[in-house]
Amino acid sequence: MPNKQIQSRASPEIFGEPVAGGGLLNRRVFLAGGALLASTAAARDARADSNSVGDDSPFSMTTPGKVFQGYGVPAVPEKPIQRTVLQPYGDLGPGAGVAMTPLESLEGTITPNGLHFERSHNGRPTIDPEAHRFLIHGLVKRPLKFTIESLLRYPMMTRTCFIECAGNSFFNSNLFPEPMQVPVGMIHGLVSGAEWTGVPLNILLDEAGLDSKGKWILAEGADAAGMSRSVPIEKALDDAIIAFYQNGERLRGEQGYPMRLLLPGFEGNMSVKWLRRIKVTAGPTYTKDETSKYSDLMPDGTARLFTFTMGIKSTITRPATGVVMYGPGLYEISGLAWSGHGSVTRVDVSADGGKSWAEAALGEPILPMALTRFRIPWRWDGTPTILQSRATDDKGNTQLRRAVWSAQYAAGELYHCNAIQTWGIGRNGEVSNVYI
Ligand SMILES: Nc1nc2c(c(=O)[nH]1)N[C@H]1C(S)=C(S)[C@@H](COP(=O)(O)O)O[C@H]1N2
Ligand SMILES: [Mo]
Repeated sequence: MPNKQIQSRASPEIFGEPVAGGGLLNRRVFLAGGALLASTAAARDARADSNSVGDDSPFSMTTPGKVFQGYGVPAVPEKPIQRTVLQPYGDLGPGAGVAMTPLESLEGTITPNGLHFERSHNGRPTIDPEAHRFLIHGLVKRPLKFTIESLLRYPMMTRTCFIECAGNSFFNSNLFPEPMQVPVGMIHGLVSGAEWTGVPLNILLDEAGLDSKGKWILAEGADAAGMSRSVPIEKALDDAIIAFYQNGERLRGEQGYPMRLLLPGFEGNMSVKWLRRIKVTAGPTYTKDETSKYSDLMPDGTARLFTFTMGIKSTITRPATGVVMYGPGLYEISGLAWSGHGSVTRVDVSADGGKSWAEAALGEPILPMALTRFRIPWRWDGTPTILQSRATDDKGNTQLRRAVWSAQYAAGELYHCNAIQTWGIGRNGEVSNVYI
Protein backbone atom coordinates (compact mmCIF):
# COMPACT_ATOMS: atom_id res chain seq x y z
CA MET A 1 0.00 0.00 0.00
CA PRO A 2 1.53 3.35 -1.01
CA ASN A 3 2.30 5.74 1.80
CA LYS A 4 0.58 9.07 1.62
CA GLN A 5 2.82 12.08 2.02
CA ILE A 6 1.99 15.13 4.03
CA GLN A 7 3.88 18.37 3.75
CA SER A 8 4.57 20.87 6.46
CA ARG A 9 3.21 24.36 6.12
CA ALA A 10 5.27 27.51 6.33
CA SER A 11 5.87 28.44 9.95
CA PRO A 12 3.94 31.61 10.83
CA GLU A 13 4.56 33.59 13.99
CA ILE A 14 0.84 33.59 14.69
CA PHE A 15 1.05 30.13 16.26
CA GLY A 16 3.19 31.59 19.05
CA GLU A 17 5.32 29.67 21.51
CA PRO A 18 4.78 25.95 22.05
CA VAL A 19 2.28 25.04 24.78
CA ALA A 20 3.79 21.64 25.52
CA GLY A 21 6.98 19.68 24.86
CA GLY A 22 7.97 18.53 21.38
CA GLY A 23 6.60 21.63 19.63
CA LEU A 24 2.83 21.39 20.28
CA LEU A 25 1.14 24.74 19.61
CA ASN A 26 -1.99 26.40 20.88
CA ARG A 27 -5.22 24.86 19.58
CA ARG A 28 -6.81 28.31 19.76
CA VAL A 29 -5.53 29.13 16.31
CA PHE A 30 -8.38 26.95 15.02
CA LEU A 31 -10.99 28.47 17.29
CA ALA A 32 -10.05 32.00 16.26
CA GLY A 33 -10.94 31.08 12.72
CA GLY A 34 -10.25 32.52 9.30
CA ALA A 35 -9.17 36.04 10.22
CA LEU A 36 -6.10 34.78 12.01
CA LEU A 37 -5.28 32.11 9.47
CA ALA A 38 -5.57 34.55 6.58
CA SER A 39 -2.64 36.48 7.97
CA THR A 40 -0.39 33.44 8.24
CA ALA A 41 2.64 32.85 6.12
CA ALA A 42 0.92 29.77 4.68
CA ALA A 43 -1.80 31.97 3.26
CA ARG A 44 0.77 34.49 2.05
CA ASP A 45 2.66 31.70 0.25
CA ALA A 46 -0.51 30.72 -1.58
CA ARG A 47 -1.17 34.22 -2.86
CA ALA A 48 -0.77 34.31 -6.63
CA ASP A 49 0.63 36.94 -8.89
CA SER A 50 -2.69 38.13 -10.34
CA ASN A 51 -1.23 38.77 -13.79
CA SER A 52 -0.56 35.08 -14.34
CA VAL A 53 -4.14 33.96 -13.70
CA GLY A 54 -5.91 32.90 -16.91
CA ASP A 55 -2.88 33.22 -19.16
CA ASP A 56 -2.73 29.51 -19.81
CA SER A 57 -6.19 27.97 -19.58
CA PRO A 58 -5.96 24.35 -18.45
CA PHE A 59 -7.18 21.58 -20.73
CA SER A 60 -10.25 21.17 -18.51
CA MET A 61 -11.41 24.66 -19.50
CA THR A 62 -11.05 24.22 -23.22
CA THR A 63 -12.80 20.84 -23.53
CA PRO A 64 -16.36 19.95 -22.47
CA GLY A 65 -16.53 17.83 -19.34
CA LYS A 66 -17.77 14.27 -18.88
CA VAL A 67 -21.42 13.27 -19.06
CA PHE A 68 -23.72 12.58 -16.12
CA GLN A 69 -23.90 9.24 -14.35
CA GLY A 70 -26.79 7.70 -12.48
CA TYR A 71 -24.76 6.75 -9.43
CA GLY A 72 -21.61 8.63 -8.54
CA VAL A 73 -18.23 7.05 -7.94
CA PRO A 74 -15.04 8.49 -6.41
CA ALA A 75 -12.89 10.75 -8.62
CA VAL A 76 -10.43 8.63 -10.59
CA PRO A 77 -7.29 9.49 -8.52
CA GLU A 78 -9.17 8.53 -5.34
CA LYS A 79 -10.14 5.05 -6.54
CA PRO A 80 -7.04 3.35 -5.08
CA ILE A 81 -8.36 4.26 -1.61
CA GLN A 82 -9.76 0.91 -0.54
CA ARG A 83 -10.62 -1.01 2.59
CA THR A 84 -7.98 -3.51 3.71
CA VAL A 85 -9.44 -7.00 3.42
CA LEU A 86 -8.19 -9.69 5.84
CA GLN A 87 -9.44 -13.28 5.49
CA PRO A 88 -7.69 -15.20 8.26
CA TYR A 89 -9.11 -18.56 7.18
CA GLY A 90 -8.31 -18.09 3.48
CA ASP A 91 -10.38 -20.23 1.13
CA LEU A 92 -11.70 -22.34 4.03
CA GLY A 93 -13.88 -19.46 5.16
CA PRO A 94 -13.70 -16.65 2.62
CA GLY A 95 -16.62 -14.82 4.24
CA ALA A 96 -15.05 -14.82 7.70
CA GLY A 97 -12.89 -11.77 8.20
CA VAL A 98 -12.82 -8.03 7.94
CA ALA A 99 -12.63 -5.14 5.51
CA MET A 100 -11.06 -2.25 7.42
CA THR A 101 -11.68 1.48 6.98
CA PRO A 102 -8.57 3.30 5.63
CA LEU A 103 -8.50 5.93 8.40
CA GLU A 104 -5.23 7.39 7.04
CA SER A 105 -7.02 8.49 3.85
CA LEU A 106 -10.17 10.02 5.35
CA GLU A 107 -11.06 13.26 7.11
CA GLY A 108 -14.07 14.46 9.09
CA THR A 109 -16.21 12.03 11.07
CA ILE A 110 -18.52 10.33 8.57
CA THR A 111 -17.26 7.24 6.80
CA PRO A 112 -18.37 7.03 3.16
CA ASN A 113 -20.61 4.00 2.68
CA GLY A 114 -18.18 2.28 0.32
CA LEU A 115 -15.45 2.49 2.97
CA HIS A 116 -17.47 1.61 6.10
CA PHE A 117 -15.68 -1.28 7.74
CA GLU A 118 -17.21 -4.74 7.45
CA ARG A 119 -16.89 -7.54 9.94
CA SER A 120 -18.75 -10.65 8.93
CA HIS A 121 -18.45 -14.12 10.37
CA ASN A 122 -19.67 -16.12 7.40
CA GLY A 123 -20.04 -13.82 4.44
CA ARG A 124 -22.63 -11.38 3.24
CA PRO A 125 -25.92 -13.12 2.51
CA THR A 126 -28.07 -12.22 -0.46
CA ILE A 127 -31.48 -11.33 0.92
CA ASP A 128 -34.56 -10.62 -1.17
CA PRO A 129 -36.20 -7.63 0.54
CA GLU A 130 -39.63 -8.77 -0.70
CA ALA A 131 -39.30 -12.20 0.85
CA HIS A 132 -37.59 -11.09 4.07
CA ARG A 133 -39.66 -11.28 7.27
CA PHE A 134 -38.89 -9.92 10.73
CA LEU A 135 -40.36 -11.65 13.76
CA ILE A 136 -40.86 -10.40 17.32
CA HIS A 137 -41.80 -13.24 19.65
CA GLY A 138 -41.07 -14.83 23.03
CA LEU A 139 -42.30 -13.09 26.17
CA VAL A 140 -44.72 -10.75 24.40
CA LYS A 141 -48.49 -10.49 24.40
CA ARG A 142 -48.78 -10.40 20.58
CA PRO A 143 -46.06 -12.01 18.45
CA LEU A 144 -45.58 -9.91 15.29
CA LYS A 145 -44.25 -10.71 11.83
CA PHE A 146 -43.34 -7.80 9.55
CA THR A 147 -42.48 -7.31 5.91
CA ILE A 148 -39.86 -4.66 5.11
CA GLU A 149 -42.54 -2.64 3.38
CA SER A 150 -44.70 -2.55 6.50
CA LEU A 151 -41.72 -1.62 8.71
CA LEU A 152 -40.85 1.31 6.45
CA ARG A 153 -44.23 2.86 7.34
CA TYR A 154 -43.33 3.23 11.04
CA PRO A 155 -42.02 6.52 12.46
CA MET A 156 -38.27 6.79 11.96
CA MET A 157 -35.41 8.59 13.62
CA THR A 158 -31.93 9.55 12.47
CA ARG A 159 -28.82 9.27 14.57
CA THR A 160 -25.12 9.66 13.92
CA CYS A 161 -22.97 7.14 15.76
CA PHE A 162 -19.96 4.93 15.41
CA ILE A 163 -19.91 1.16 15.11
CA GLU A 164 -16.76 -0.41 16.50
CA CYS A 165 -15.91 -4.09 16.53
CA ALA A 166 -14.91 -5.37 19.98
CA GLY A 167 -11.84 -6.75 18.18
CA ASN A 168 -10.80 -3.35 16.83
CA SER A 169 -7.14 -2.49 17.45
CA PHE A 170 -6.33 -6.21 17.80
CA PHE A 171 -2.96 -5.44 16.23
CA ASN A 172 -2.17 -3.49 19.43
CA SER A 173 -3.78 -5.98 21.84
CA ASN A 174 -2.22 -8.76 23.90
CA LEU A 175 -2.41 -10.95 20.79
CA PHE A 176 0.71 -9.22 19.41
CA PRO A 177 3.62 -8.83 21.85
CA GLU A 178 5.46 -6.69 19.28
CA PRO A 179 3.88 -3.67 17.57
CA MET A 180 2.73 -4.35 14.03
CA GLN A 181 3.96 -1.92 11.40
CA VAL A 182 0.80 -1.48 9.35
CA PRO A 183 -1.22 1.61 8.37
CA VAL A 184 -3.41 3.15 11.07
CA GLY A 185 -6.49 1.89 9.20
CA MET A 186 -5.31 -1.68 9.70
CA ILE A 187 -4.78 -1.07 13.41
CA HIS A 188 -7.89 0.95 14.27
CA GLY A 189 -10.06 0.70 11.14
CA LEU A 190 -12.72 -1.58 12.64
CA VAL A 191 -14.52 1.61 13.59
CA SER A 192 -16.57 3.79 11.25
CA GLY A 193 -18.99 6.65 11.68
CA ALA A 194 -22.31 7.01 9.86
CA GLU A 195 -25.72 8.61 10.02
CA TRP A 196 -28.28 5.85 10.52
CA THR A 197 -32.04 6.07 10.01
CA GLY A 198 -34.62 3.58 11.13
CA VAL A 199 -37.45 2.65 13.45
CA PRO A 200 -36.82 2.89 17.22
CA LEU A 201 -37.05 -0.67 18.54
CA ASN A 202 -39.15 0.41 21.53
CA ILE A 203 -42.06 1.30 19.20
CA LEU A 204 -42.16 -2.27 17.88
CA LEU A 205 -41.71 -3.82 21.34
CA ASP A 206 -44.57 -1.64 22.64
CA GLU A 207 -46.78 -2.88 19.86
CA ALA A 208 -45.92 -6.50 20.66
CA GLY A 209 -46.61 -5.81 24.35
CA LEU A 210 -43.81 -6.81 26.72
CA ASP A 211 -44.50 -9.47 29.31
CA SER A 212 -43.25 -8.29 32.71
CA LYS A 213 -40.92 -11.33 32.79
CA GLY A 214 -39.17 -10.14 29.62
CA LYS A 215 -35.78 -8.76 30.75
CA TRP A 216 -33.58 -9.52 27.75
CA ILE A 217 -33.90 -9.91 24.00
CA LEU A 218 -32.18 -12.29 21.64
CA ALA A 219 -31.39 -10.78 18.21
CA GLU A 220 -30.66 -13.16 15.33
CA GLY A 221 -29.34 -12.53 11.82
CA ALA A 222 -30.39 -14.29 8.63
CA ASP A 223 -26.80 -15.06 7.56
CA ALA A 224 -24.86 -18.32 7.45
CA ALA A 225 -23.19 -17.38 10.75
CA GLY A 226 -26.60 -17.32 12.43
CA MET A 227 -25.22 -14.42 14.44
CA SER A 228 -27.19 -14.11 17.66
CA ARG A 229 -26.69 -11.93 20.70
CA SER A 230 -28.49 -11.25 23.97
CA VAL A 231 -29.23 -7.61 24.80
CA PRO A 232 -30.61 -6.28 28.11
CA ILE A 233 -34.17 -4.98 27.71
CA GLU A 234 -33.09 -1.55 29.08
CA LYS A 235 -30.89 -1.01 26.01
CA ALA A 236 -33.56 -2.35 23.65
CA LEU A 237 -36.05 0.17 25.05
CA ASP A 238 -33.59 3.04 25.37
CA ASP A 239 -31.80 3.82 22.09
CA ALA A 240 -31.85 0.67 19.93
CA ILE A 241 -32.80 1.30 16.30
CA ILE A 242 -33.83 -1.05 13.52
CA ALA A 243 -31.80 0.66 10.80
CA PHE A 244 -32.78 0.77 7.13
CA TYR A 245 -30.72 3.74 5.91
CA GLN A 246 -27.02 4.49 6.11
CA ASN A 247 -25.82 8.01 5.26
CA GLY A 248 -29.09 8.68 3.47
CA GLU A 249 -29.27 5.62 1.25
CA ARG A 250 -30.54 2.13 1.99
CA LEU A 251 -28.06 -0.05 3.89
CA ARG A 252 -25.18 -1.54 1.97
CA GLY A 253 -25.20 -5.34 1.72
CA GLU A 254 -22.07 -5.33 3.89
CA GLN A 255 -23.91 -3.41 6.60
CA GLY A 256 -26.92 -5.73 6.80
CA TYR A 257 -29.34 -4.94 3.96
CA PRO A 258 -32.29 -4.89 4.18
CA MET A 259 -32.26 -4.23 7.96
CA ARG A 260 -30.00 -4.36 10.98
CA LEU A 261 -30.08 -3.78 14.69
CA LEU A 262 -28.10 -0.73 15.82
CA LEU A 263 -27.02 -0.43 19.46
CA PRO A 264 -25.15 2.86 19.86
CA GLY A 265 -21.97 2.57 21.94
CA PHE A 266 -22.18 -1.22 22.35
CA GLU A 267 -19.65 -3.59 20.79
CA GLY A 268 -20.33 -3.86 17.06
CA ASN A 269 -21.02 -7.57 17.23
CA MET A 270 -24.34 -6.92 18.96
CA SER A 271 -25.62 -4.71 16.13
CA VAL A 272 -26.90 -7.80 14.35
CA LYS A 273 -27.02 -7.43 10.57
CA TRP A 274 -29.59 -9.00 8.25
CA LEU A 275 -31.87 -9.07 11.31
CA ARG A 276 -34.62 -11.69 11.13
CA ARG A 277 -35.95 -12.06 14.63
CA ILE A 278 -36.02 -10.68 18.13
CA LYS A 279 -37.12 -12.96 20.90
CA VAL A 280 -37.97 -11.48 24.29
CA THR A 281 -36.49 -13.70 27.01
CA ALA A 282 -36.24 -13.79 30.80
CA GLY A 283 -32.44 -13.93 30.79
CA PRO A 284 -29.48 -13.99 28.45
CA THR A 285 -29.43 -16.87 25.95
CA TYR A 286 -25.65 -17.56 26.23
CA THR A 287 -25.23 -17.97 22.48
CA LYS A 288 -21.99 -19.15 20.86
CA ASP A 289 -21.29 -15.54 19.87
CA GLU A 290 -21.26 -14.35 23.50
CA THR A 291 -19.56 -17.27 25.20
CA SER A 292 -16.94 -18.75 22.87
CA LYS A 293 -16.37 -15.29 21.38
CA TYR A 294 -16.77 -11.71 22.55
CA SER A 295 -15.91 -12.64 26.11
CA ASP A 296 -12.77 -11.20 27.68
CA LEU A 297 -10.05 -13.49 29.00
CA MET A 298 -8.67 -12.35 32.36
CA PRO A 299 -5.22 -13.10 33.83
CA ASP A 300 -6.69 -15.69 36.28
CA GLY A 301 -8.14 -17.72 33.41
CA THR A 302 -11.75 -16.66 33.89
CA ALA A 303 -13.62 -14.87 31.13
CA ARG A 304 -15.76 -11.79 31.53
CA LEU A 305 -19.09 -12.10 29.76
CA PHE A 306 -21.34 -9.34 28.45
CA THR A 307 -18.87 -6.45 28.40
CA PHE A 308 -21.06 -4.43 26.08
CA THR A 309 -19.85 -0.84 26.09
CA MET A 310 -16.94 0.23 23.90
CA GLY A 311 -14.47 2.22 25.98
CA ILE A 312 -13.12 5.72 25.47
CA LYS A 313 -10.55 5.72 22.68
CA SER A 314 -8.61 7.92 20.29
CA THR A 315 -5.95 7.75 17.66
CA ILE A 316 -4.04 10.32 15.68
CA THR A 317 -4.76 9.59 12.01
CA ARG A 318 -2.34 12.14 10.55
CA PRO A 319 0.56 11.80 10.98
CA ALA A 320 0.19 8.06 11.55
CA THR A 321 1.46 4.80 10.13
CA GLY A 322 0.72 4.78 6.41
CA VAL A 323 1.55 8.50 6.19
CA VAL A 324 5.08 9.84 5.66
CA MET A 325 5.99 13.34 6.85
CA TYR A 326 7.91 15.60 4.58
CA GLY A 327 10.56 17.58 6.42
CA PRO A 328 10.52 19.71 9.55
CA GLY A 329 7.98 22.50 9.86
CA LEU A 330 4.42 23.23 10.88
CA TYR A 331 1.88 20.39 10.74
CA GLU A 332 -1.67 19.89 11.81
CA ILE A 333 -2.12 16.79 13.93
CA SER A 334 -5.56 15.34 13.18
CA GLY A 335 -7.29 12.36 14.74
CA LEU A 336 -10.47 10.65 15.92
CA ALA A 337 -11.84 10.10 19.41
CA TRP A 338 -14.98 8.25 20.51
CA SER A 339 -16.62 6.67 23.54
CA GLY A 340 -19.43 4.16 23.94
CA HIS A 341 -20.18 5.73 27.33
CA GLY A 342 -21.16 9.15 25.99
CA SER A 343 -19.53 12.27 24.51
CA VAL A 344 -15.85 13.03 24.14
CA THR A 345 -15.11 16.08 26.31
CA ARG A 346 -11.37 16.47 25.82
CA VAL A 347 -8.43 15.10 23.88
CA ASP A 348 -4.87 15.76 25.03
CA VAL A 349 -1.93 15.31 22.71
CA SER A 350 1.68 14.68 23.68
CA ALA A 351 4.73 15.11 21.45
CA ASP A 352 7.25 14.00 24.08
CA GLY A 353 6.14 10.48 24.93
CA GLY A 354 3.61 11.49 27.60
CA LYS A 355 5.80 13.86 29.67
CA SER A 356 3.67 16.89 28.77
CA TRP A 357 0.24 17.25 27.17
CA ALA A 358 -1.63 19.97 25.29
CA GLU A 359 -5.38 20.12 24.77
CA ALA A 360 -6.55 19.65 21.16
CA ALA A 361 -9.46 21.48 19.51
CA LEU A 362 -12.60 19.32 19.07
CA GLY A 363 -14.77 19.54 15.96
CA GLU A 364 -18.43 20.44 16.50
CA PRO A 365 -20.98 19.06 16.91
CA ILE A 366 -19.76 16.65 19.55
CA LEU A 367 -22.33 13.85 19.59
CA PRO A 368 -22.57 11.03 22.12
CA MET A 369 -21.32 7.67 20.86
CA ALA A 370 -20.11 9.28 17.64
CA LEU A 371 -16.70 9.93 16.12
CA THR A 372 -15.22 13.28 17.15
CA ARG A 373 -12.41 14.92 15.19
CA PHE A 374 -9.58 16.58 17.10
CA ARG A 375 -6.82 18.84 15.79
CA ILE A 376 -3.79 20.62 17.13
CA PRO A 377 -1.01 22.55 15.39
CA TRP A 378 2.51 21.21 15.82
CA ARG A 379 5.92 22.44 14.84
CA TRP A 380 8.15 19.45 14.14
CA ASP A 381 11.85 20.17 14.49
CA GLY A 382 12.80 17.11 12.45
CA THR A 383 14.14 15.07 15.37
CA PRO A 384 12.72 11.67 16.44
CA THR A 385 9.48 12.27 18.32
CA ILE A 386 6.87 10.22 20.18
CA LEU A 387 3.25 11.29 19.49
CA GLN A 388 0.24 10.22 21.57
CA SER A 389 -3.40 11.17 22.07
CA ARG A 390 -5.49 10.59 25.18
CA ALA A 391 -9.26 11.11 25.16
CA THR A 392 -11.66 11.69 28.06
CA ASP A 393 -15.46 11.40 28.01
CA ASP A 394 -18.31 13.04 29.91
CA LYS A 395 -18.50 10.10 32.34
CA GLY A 396 -14.89 10.76 33.38
CA ASN A 397 -13.40 7.77 31.55
CA THR A 398 -9.94 8.25 30.10
CA GLN A 399 -7.44 6.10 28.24
CA LEU A 400 -4.71 4.05 29.90
CA ARG A 401 -1.12 3.56 28.81
CA ARG A 402 -0.78 0.37 26.81
CA ALA A 403 1.19 -1.47 29.51
CA VAL A 404 -1.53 -0.72 32.07
CA TRP A 405 -4.35 -1.73 29.71
CA SER A 406 -2.52 -4.90 28.78
CA ALA A 407 -1.91 -6.00 32.40
CA GLN A 408 -5.68 -6.10 33.02
CA TYR A 409 -6.10 -9.04 30.66
CA ALA A 410 -4.61 -12.45 29.89
CA ALA A 411 -1.95 -12.98 27.26
CA GLY A 412 -3.61 -13.30 23.87
CA GLU A 413 -6.66 -11.22 24.83
CA LEU A 414 -7.71 -9.03 21.95
CA TYR A 415 -11.14 -7.55 22.69
CA HIS A 416 -11.82 -4.03 23.96
CA CYS A 417 -8.31 -2.69 23.43
CA ASN A 418 -8.58 1.06 24.03
CA ALA A 419 -5.04 1.76 25.19
CA ILE A 420 -3.27 4.99 24.26
CA GLN A 421 -1.83 4.71 20.74
CA THR A 422 1.79 5.78 20.34
CA TRP A 423 3.37 6.80 17.05
CA GLY A 424 7.12 7.18 16.66
CA ILE A 425 8.28 9.80 14.14
CA GLY A 426 11.70 9.01 12.71
CA ARG A 427 14.26 11.52 11.50
CA ASN A 428 13.26 10.65 7.92
CA GLY A 429 9.60 11.45 8.68
CA GLU A 430 8.54 7.82 8.71
CA VAL A 431 5.93 6.90 11.29
CA SER A 432 6.06 3.66 13.26
CA ASN A 433 3.76 1.91 15.71
CA VAL A 434 5.38 1.93 19.16
CA TYR A 435 4.53 0.16 22.42
CA ILE A 436 5.28 2.12 25.59
N1 LIG B 1 -25.79 -11.30 11.12
C1 LIG B 1 -24.59 -10.82 11.43
N2 LIG B 1 -24.52 -9.67 12.11
C2 LIG B 1 -23.33 -9.15 12.44
C3 LIG B 1 -22.13 -9.83 12.09
C4 LIG B 1 -22.22 -11.05 11.38
O1 LIG B 1 -21.23 -11.68 11.02
N3 LIG B 1 -23.48 -11.51 11.07
N4 LIG B 1 -20.93 -9.30 12.49
C5 LIG B 1 -20.99 -8.46 13.70
C6 LIG B 1 -19.75 -7.82 14.03
S1 LIG B 1 -18.57 -8.81 14.75
C7 LIG B 1 -19.58 -6.47 13.91
S2 LIG B 1 -18.21 -5.72 14.51
C8 LIG B 1 -20.58 -5.63 13.23
C9 LIG B 1 -19.92 -4.90 12.09
O2 LIG B 1 -20.84 -4.12 11.39
P1 LIG B 1 -20.45 -3.64 9.93
O3 LIG B 1 -19.95 -4.82 9.16
O4 LIG B 1 -21.67 -3.01 9.35
O5 LIG B 1 -19.35 -2.61 10.09
O6 LIG B 1 -21.66 -6.37 12.75
C10 LIG B 1 -22.09 -7.41 13.61
N5 LIG B 1 -23.31 -7.98 13.12
MO1 LIG C 1 -17.03 -7.44 15.74
